[in-house]
Amino acid sequence: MFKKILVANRGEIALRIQRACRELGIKAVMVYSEADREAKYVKLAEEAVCIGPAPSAQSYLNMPAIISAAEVTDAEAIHPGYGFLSENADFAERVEKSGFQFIGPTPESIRIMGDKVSAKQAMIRAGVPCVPGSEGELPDDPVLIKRIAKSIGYPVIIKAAGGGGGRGMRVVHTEAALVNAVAMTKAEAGAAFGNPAVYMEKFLQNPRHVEIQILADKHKNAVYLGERDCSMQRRHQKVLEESPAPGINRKLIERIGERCVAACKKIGYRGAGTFEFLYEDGEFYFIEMNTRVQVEHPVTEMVTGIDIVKTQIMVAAGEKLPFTQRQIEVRGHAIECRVNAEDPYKFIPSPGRVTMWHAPGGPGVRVDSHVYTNYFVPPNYDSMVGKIIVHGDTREQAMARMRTALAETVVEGINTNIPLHRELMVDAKFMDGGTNIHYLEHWLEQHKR
Ligand code: MV4
Repeated sequence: MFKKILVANRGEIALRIQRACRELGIKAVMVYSEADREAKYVKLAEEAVCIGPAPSAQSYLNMPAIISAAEVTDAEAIHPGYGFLSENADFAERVEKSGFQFIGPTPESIRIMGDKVSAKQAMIRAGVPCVPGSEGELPDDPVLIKRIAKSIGYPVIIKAAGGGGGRGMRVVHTEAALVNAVAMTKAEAGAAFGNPAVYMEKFLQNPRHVEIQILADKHKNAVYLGERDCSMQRRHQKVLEESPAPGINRKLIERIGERCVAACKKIGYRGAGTFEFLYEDGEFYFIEMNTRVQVEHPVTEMVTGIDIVKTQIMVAAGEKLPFTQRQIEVRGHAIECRVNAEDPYKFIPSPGRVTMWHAPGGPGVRVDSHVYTNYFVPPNYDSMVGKIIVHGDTREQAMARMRTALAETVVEGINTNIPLHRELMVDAKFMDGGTNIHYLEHWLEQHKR
């Protein structure tokens, strides 16, 4: 096992990784920007290195500074967390070329999944069900483009190969609009991602976003840890997540999970990963794979009892997965509310001094946050300041626990979206379960203030 790991991230996930290291008896080196000097995980660290000024480009995205910090502290491995450099294949490659273990998949796996066309081709070959569409990149010939769209059937969606997470997409409803839409998406993709390649899919009008968590080791073992429903989102930002996904047939989840595991084995995937699917009319359609630990990993940890971050570290060190698929059970129900420093209805960021932070507690309640009373939320980064996660025997119990947890939570000095979560937890449609990806945006439209 590693003796020392460098944590190349900030915020709640930096603290989460530090905690996993402590449990494993590994020393954690924290890196921080000038804006994060006061952060809890820096204060708690046995070792911490300042890697640059507040802007991410000069600190958390600064590859030479991070690798130098690993060198001077004698770390053996680098955990990238989520965001920042976590899905940057060039970074993973530079980490390994410098003699460190990258805690994540190989650069090749990251590269394949980063290109959405090659990711989809890999999944089709591995037997993972995908959204019907162009098999590969769209050709330039307008006649061929129209032929592909006609065979898929309108509406279609044009997506950039270099996009993902909602960037570089355009919905097309008619043949008249098609060729221009493809040209526009290609031009934008070339400018934004340095890759003009686009592909086409059938546009699903009212899907849910359901994703499967997997873990794989370096010895060809892989397992799936059930699913998460992440449909409650606004502008591609998830607001709350839950596991299991309400009302989906367990046998179907098992079949899809097994396909994901087979795909991992086929491509030699290792570490933690998430297969993102759209779920509509009882069917799953793969859209993208994320090659990192995700913000919402705790809901899976709560229902399976498996520590995903610890397992990531163990498999990166070469250990075998300490459980088999048969030993994994999904028990009860978990919900996560993301706490953002922002106006709850206008979504304007609200950084600043937190004059009071009182976290909830009690049975089945977990809070992942780096915030404390008198902490200053810097304006330079993502607005998420923590996550409240609850577990219960049933979805009803989990919702009741979340209502209690949200009622107990006190945050003063900054605005947060907790009032929005309190309303959603008593919303009749949310309580029924199974709302789709458009639900929150429609709800906000109707609850304008
Ligand atoms: C789609 C889709 C409908 N049909 N693909 C947006 C984020 C990116 N991961 C893929 N996205 C979508 N792809 C087809 N063929 C609708 C979306 C989509 C979406 C997906 C998941 C969660 C929220 C979303 C919000 C708007 C659109």
